[in-house]
Amino acid sequence: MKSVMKLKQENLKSLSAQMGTPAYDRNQVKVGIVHVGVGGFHRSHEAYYTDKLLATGSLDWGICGIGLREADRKMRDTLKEQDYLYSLLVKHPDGKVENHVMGSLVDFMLSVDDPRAVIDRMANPETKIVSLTITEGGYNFHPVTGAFRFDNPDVQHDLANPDKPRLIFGYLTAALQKRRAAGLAPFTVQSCDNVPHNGDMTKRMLLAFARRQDAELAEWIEAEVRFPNAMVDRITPVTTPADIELLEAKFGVIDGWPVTCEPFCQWVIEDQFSDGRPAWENVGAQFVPDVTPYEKMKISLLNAGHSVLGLLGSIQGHETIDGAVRDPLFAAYLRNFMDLEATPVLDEVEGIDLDAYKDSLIERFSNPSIKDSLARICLESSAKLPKFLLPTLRENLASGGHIAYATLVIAAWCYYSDKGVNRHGVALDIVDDMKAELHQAAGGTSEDVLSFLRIESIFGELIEERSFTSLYEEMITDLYKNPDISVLMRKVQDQK
Ligand code: CS2
Repeated sequence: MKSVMKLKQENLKSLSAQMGTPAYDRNQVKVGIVHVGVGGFHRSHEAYYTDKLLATGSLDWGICGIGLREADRKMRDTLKEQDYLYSLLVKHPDGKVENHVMGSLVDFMLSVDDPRAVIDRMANPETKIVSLTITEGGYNFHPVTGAFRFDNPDVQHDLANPDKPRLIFGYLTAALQKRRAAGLAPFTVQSCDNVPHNGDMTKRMLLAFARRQDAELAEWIEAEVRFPNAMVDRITPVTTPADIELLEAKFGVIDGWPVTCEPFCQWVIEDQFSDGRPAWENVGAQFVPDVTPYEKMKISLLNAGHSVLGLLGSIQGHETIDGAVRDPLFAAYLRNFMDLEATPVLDEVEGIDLDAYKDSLIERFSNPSIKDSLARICLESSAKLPKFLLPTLRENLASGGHIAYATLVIAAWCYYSDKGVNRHGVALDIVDDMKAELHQAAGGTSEDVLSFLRIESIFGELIEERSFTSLYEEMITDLYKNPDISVLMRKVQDQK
């Protein structure tokens, strides 16, 4: 019988025959990066690149994870138990699974336990970068006006309590204030979220907050702190109990919270840092002067493509991305959406053949080993759609371009928010900060067909666009009569 061992530093030597383990002395690793938001994606992406970098001998770039929410306690406790080591299961389309134990995370703090310690960690001169995966919703900006939301009660709390903030902006402000007071260079603030111009956005939001706190400090931040924009990419489904079992059965390792991901991985970063940076280019990342075309391409094709499959697929009764793209109607719909609606809004990307990129996306989505659930894709749609899909729709409306594919997705989102079931009446697992508001607005559809579009903080002035609303009205009327969304998808395709 295969021996089974707990993932721990002291067991690494015995485990190394079955899987990749850190090929460097973790005791020598210094914390150069403080990362806020240690979820699956951080662990399959930045921490993965950084693990490879540490293996090249650059030992100054270990990561200290930070959790800003009580909900992060479980991840912290699980990882602490295993010396912050975790397994990265890379799942190939042919069924092959590789396992690599990642060693780049070397510490983890919960701000709810000790906010001061977190501020000190960021302010420590060893910290060169504070990086973020705080999700699309974490940037606290109004999706239509783009303004920082001072009406958020947590922001009000943080302005009144600068020593024990709740949100990231309070932490960054307090830590940068300490660095400045100590005459130190600031750290870089590096967003790793799928937000267009994620660095610029982070800068704008932080400055809005810091100005209220300390106008002089805000000026210093504006002049001295760098916020590189970046395009980040690796499909990372939610870890399931089956992954934990697979690890034990196949690799003989007990890991409380492994991560699974696809083989593909991409990170394109603007080369501007306040206080030095890791040589991530030595391990596959790409540094460029301007990341705009890459991020727009990725968000408008991959993330929007996911939302298209997620919302339409949920109503149809699909459960995963690979299941949805195996349905020829969905595969064709996705490709047409990409070709007719997303591609026309994209700029040329140097060195990238867009057709090949789209082919590769469909191939990645089809990976049968990656059971990426539509529930994960549709999670927090109210924060995602305004960044992934609505900009494309707006641009096409302005240029007189094609809009039917995206419009049906919004009609589907209304139905999904209103009924909460698929076309067979089976309940859907909906998680969204705005769930109640979405449900209420969508619930008004039978009296006022445009009711859903009146959520101004999501749709802004889209309701004024006649060519859009008349199409939406037609679709929503049909959908409410017959929730078999495939009929409407075919209709859109036939009219292309
Ligand atoms: C997904 C992303 O959250 C979503 O809706 O589109 O998490 C996507 O899987 C990643 O951005 C891939 O890089």
